[in-house]
Amino acid sequence: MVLDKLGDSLQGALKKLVGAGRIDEKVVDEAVKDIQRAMLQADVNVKLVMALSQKIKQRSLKEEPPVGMNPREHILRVVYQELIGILGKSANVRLAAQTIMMIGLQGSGKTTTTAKLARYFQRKGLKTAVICADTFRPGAYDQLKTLCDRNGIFFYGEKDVKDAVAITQRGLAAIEKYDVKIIDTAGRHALEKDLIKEMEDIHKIAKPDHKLLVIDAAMGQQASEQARAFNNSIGITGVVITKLDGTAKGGGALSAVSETDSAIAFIGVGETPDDLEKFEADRFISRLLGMGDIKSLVEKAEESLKEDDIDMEAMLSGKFTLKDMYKQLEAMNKLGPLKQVMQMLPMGKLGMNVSDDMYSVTQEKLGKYKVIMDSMTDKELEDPKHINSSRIIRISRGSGTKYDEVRELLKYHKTMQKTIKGLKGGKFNLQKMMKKFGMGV
Ligand SMILES: Nc1nc2c(ncn2[C@@H]2O[C@H](COP(=O)(O)OP(=O)(O)O)[C@@H](O)[C@H]2O)c(=O)[nH]1
Ligand SMILES: [Mg+2]
Repeated sequence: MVLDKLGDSLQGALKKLVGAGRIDEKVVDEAVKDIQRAMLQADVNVKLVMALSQKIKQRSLKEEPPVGMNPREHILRVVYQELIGILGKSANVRLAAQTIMMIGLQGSGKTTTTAKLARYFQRKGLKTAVICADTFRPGAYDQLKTLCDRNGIFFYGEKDVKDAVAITQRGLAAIEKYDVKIIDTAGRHALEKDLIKEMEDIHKIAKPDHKLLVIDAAMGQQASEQARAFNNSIGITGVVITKLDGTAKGGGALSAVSETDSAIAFIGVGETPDDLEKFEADRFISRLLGMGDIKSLVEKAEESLKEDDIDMEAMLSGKFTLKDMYKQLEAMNKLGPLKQVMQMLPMGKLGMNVSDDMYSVTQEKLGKYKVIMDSMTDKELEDPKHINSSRIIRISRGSGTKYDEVRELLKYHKTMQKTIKGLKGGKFNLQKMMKKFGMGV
């Protein structure tokens, strides 16, 4: 899908920068050319691509890289920020009781998205019902009813009635008790007069909190024209771009929509009811650039670290005691394998090689380490440097473990200490890194 293709090309361009000693015109030029190619292939408007590359070039060369950032990170950061600038706005459809009206041309994916959205809200614990107000397309009733029945969503429709406005009115009364009410409307082949009239009438009686325009990603750059036209008729509060899984032109639709005053709310990435993603520009771009979902990672890390009360800052800034290591190992266990965590971060992609066994600490080992550490004095835990072989013998006896097991623990600690210090000269810190990338948490 577009994400994969565009993402691969962008990441490819940035990968070439690994090992670039310093930022000069040649390095930047080459990266920018690759980025241009990737964007054009994804159908992003030529003018926009040119303006963007100009900006990336300028900023990469002119701005001082933040302290501790290598050329690749520096350019990655600029590209990230500029791309966010393009896709800047995301429409926020809250998780709350509300009425949503779906609009768009025929075949754009309204009915499918109606079911997907209903499921989305239902999963979040909101009682959701839908109304079929499409009396134009034969089979519209059955299509939506089947989707709803299959997913346990309350459906309201009137099979052989032609008056979509009356159906909407009765439907809203019937589903009054539901939290989220979604109205699926009829599309036409173009924005014709009678469609506008019907839309306006439904709009008047439904007074929806949200009017979501559904656009097929294959529209490419024409998406902006549609967004403007629908916005001029009843106004739209957000856009859903569908079929991003099936086209290479998605970059065009995404950027074109953002170019109008509208914001993207969701993206459709497949035909099943679960193939819907809430659109958030920063997450989307991070993913495109292979930076992983840094935001959720940080949230997750903070959650699990808070519980253990780890002073991550102190720990990662160089002072790394055995006690810290123990807490760190426990936290890692909660976060998932460290390797995976590291790979989600930009630095994980910078060729930081940490041996595999460093990542694989089993619960069993953790238990053994704890027993060993219980036989150490506070001083030894704070400063394991001074643990010589006679102390090792004492510790192993006291804990009922083998000499080699104590040594293994100490060795492990040393490796970890080194690795952690190696992460940005001892200054590795998720929050700081987020700030560097211009992402507030
Ligand atoms: N691959 C893919 N197909 C989709 C997506 N959204 C909708 N479709 C398909 O597009 C076609 C038209 O969708 P439909 O919901 O009937 O459009 P409507 O006329 O606007 O209601 C159907 O075959 C859907 O399965 C999507 O995100 N990905
Ligand atoms: Mg439909």
